[in-house]
Order: sequence, then structure tokens, then C-alpha cells
Amino acid sequence: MKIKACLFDLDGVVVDTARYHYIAWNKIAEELGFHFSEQDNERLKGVSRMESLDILLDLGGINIDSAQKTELAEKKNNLYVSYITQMTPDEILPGVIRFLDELHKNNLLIALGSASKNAMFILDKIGLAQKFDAVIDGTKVFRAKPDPEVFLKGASELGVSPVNCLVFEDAQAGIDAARNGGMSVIGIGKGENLKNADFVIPGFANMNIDQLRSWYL
Ligand code: B16
Ligand code: MG
Repeated sequence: MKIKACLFDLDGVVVDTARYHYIAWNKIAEELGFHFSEQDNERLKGVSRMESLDILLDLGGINIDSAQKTELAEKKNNLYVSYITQMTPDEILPGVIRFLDELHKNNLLIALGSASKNAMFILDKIGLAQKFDAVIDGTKVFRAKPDPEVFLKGASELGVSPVNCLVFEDAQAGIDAARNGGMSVIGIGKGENLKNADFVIPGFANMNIDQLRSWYL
């Protein structure tokens, strides 16, 4: 098979931390005095913390200086960390562990490619840290998705050429990042929200190595 390594996004692919991000950002929006809907939250998926804040402030029509921005971002992160501290392995999305184990058994390498600076903390909480051969997160990258940096670093740490890498992503910015890095990409979620993925699947419950082999000969 063409694919030698799989790179997984974290939020929305391995776990559903988007709802914790939403609750935390919503509290910040409430404090600032405007409504922030779940629909608005879709725009923050896969986007870095500071870019997320800029989108939020834009939605609320709020203008503040960079020191205030840093303070708000820190406040949001403290809230977010207080939620993810409670996470357990039960929150791993269906089929993920079985699929990761199947990839390992078939000698494929596995990396995490996440925009989150909290990725390692979450992996520890859900007990998945040992399953990844490489972890690239928001503490190791300088350019946010759709820049391919996070996935290219993952490929390089694994020692696999980008053309032999397959990315699993739930956000358009992440799909674009994979494409910009010259990688194959499978979207997780609904097809109409994910353009330019090779295939789109609802999750890993029905995903297996035979399916991968048939798609990527
Ligand atoms: P943090 P992913 C992303 O994770 C989230 O989708 C996005 O909503 C969040 O703003 C970003 O991480 C940064 O997270 O504030 O924890 O550094 O989808 O790339 O795994
Ligand atoms: Mg994501």
C-alpha cells in the first residue's frame, strides 16, 4: 500500500474537545457581553488559540489591545484546562483505539498533528500517549493550519515521505494543511463541510486496514 504512516488530528478526530473549547469561549463572550453560538464555534475548529480569539472578538465587534488579548486568551485557557482535567479514556471517540492498534499491527507508523498546546496533557488524561510514534502539537509549530508545518514535522519525525502519509482531519484548515503538504487526507465528519478530502467518513467505527488498502492501493 502507498500509505506508510497515518497522522491524526486530535480535537474532533480522537476526542471531542470542541465542546469544552466552546463552553470556555462562550464564558469569555458572555463576559464581553455578546452571544456566541455553536454555529459560530465551527469557525474555531482547527484554528490556533490566538486566531480563535481574533475570530471571537470580530464576531462581537470588539477592539482591544494585545495585552488585553493575551489576558483573555489565558483566561479562556485556564477555563478549558479546568474542563479537560476531568477527561477520562471513556471520551476517546468510537473505534479509535481499535484502529490505532490495527495500524500498528500492520506496521504503519502513527503521529498526532494538532494545533493544540494542550495536546500532550489530553493524551495523558485519556491514556493514549504511548500509542503515537510522534506527537507534533501547538508547542512545536510556528505556522497554523492550513500551513502544512504540523504534518510535515510529523512525517519528518517518523522518517516517512509526505507522499506516503495519510492525514485524518475534521477541519477544513486541516484538510488544506494536509493537501498543502502533498499528503493524502480523509475527512472526519460530513462531506458537505469538508472539501478536497480523498474520502469522508463519519468516524472510525467502521474503518479498518482493508478499507485503507482498497482506497490507497
Ligand atoms: P489550545 P486540533 C485545535 O485542536 C482545536 O480544534 C481548536 O479549536 C483550538 O483553538 C486549537 O486546537 C488550539 O488549542 O488552545 O488548546 O492550544 O483540532 O488541531 O487538534
Ligand atoms: Mg480538529
